[in-house]
Amino acid sequence: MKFLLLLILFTTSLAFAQKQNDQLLKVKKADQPLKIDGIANDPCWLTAEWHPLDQLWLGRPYSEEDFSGRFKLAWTHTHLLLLVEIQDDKLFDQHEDPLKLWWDDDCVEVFVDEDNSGGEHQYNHNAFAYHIALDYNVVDMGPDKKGHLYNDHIDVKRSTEGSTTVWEMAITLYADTYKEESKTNKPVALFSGKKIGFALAYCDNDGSKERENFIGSVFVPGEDKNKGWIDANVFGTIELVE
Ligand SMILES: [Ca+2]
Ligand SMILES: [Ca+2]
Ligand SMILES: [Ca+2]
Ligand SMILES: [Ca+2]
Repeated sequence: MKFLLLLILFTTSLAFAQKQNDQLLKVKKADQPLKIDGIANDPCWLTAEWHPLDQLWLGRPYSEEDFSGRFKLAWTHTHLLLLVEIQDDKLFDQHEDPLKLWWDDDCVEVFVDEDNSGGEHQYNHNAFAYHIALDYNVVDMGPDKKGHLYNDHIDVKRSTEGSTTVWEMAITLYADTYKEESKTNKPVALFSGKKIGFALAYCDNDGSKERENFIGSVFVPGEDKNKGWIDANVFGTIELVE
C-alpha cells in the first residue's frame, strides 16, 4: 500500500513537473549562412559570446588537461548554429559501428526541445538527444527503443589541432510529430522571439571501456545528474533574438 502511494506520488510529480526557464541564454541571429568547416572565422562567431561547458553530470572530477569545453550559438531562419571548442587529451572511438554503445565513445551531445515544452522524451520526439561522433554520425534513440542515425539533421565538421577540437554545426529542428518512416518531415522555421529547450554535453573517454566523464552545460539539481536523455525539463532555455 505504501509502495503504491509512493508510486502514485512519483508519477504525478513527473506529470506535473514544469519546465523551469531559469537557465536562459539569448542567441543572436547570423546575417550570413555558416561555412561548415570547423573553422570559427564566420562573422557570427566573431560577435557571439562563449558559454561554459563545465557541469559534471557523470564521472569523477577532471583536470583541465583531461577536459575543458565552451560553446557559442547563433541562428538563421533554417538552422540553429553551434560552435563547440573542446580540449580533450585523447580522442577515442572504440566502436566502429555507430549504433553500438555510441555514448561510450568521445562525442558531443546536443539536446534540443524544439517547442521548449519540457517533459519526458526517452523514446519519443518530444525532444532529441543527438550524439555527434568523431566520424560525424548523429545518433539518438527512436520510438522503437533502438539507436537511429539522424545524419541529415545536423551538418557538422570538426578541426583538431593538438588537444583542441573545434566542432561547427548547423542543426535542423523538427517538431515532436517527427516520424522515422516518413519522407516528408518538415523542418521547423526559426524566428525572433522563439524559445527552444537546449543543453549541450560532452562524453569524454580516453581509453576506458565506458565513458569516463559526462560534462554538461546546465546545472541539474539532485544526486542523479544524468537526466537529459530522458527528461527535457532539465534542459536550459535559449531565446532567439535579432
Ligand atoms: Ca566556419
Ligand atoms: Ca580526456
Ligand atoms: Ca517538445
Ligand atoms: Ca577523450
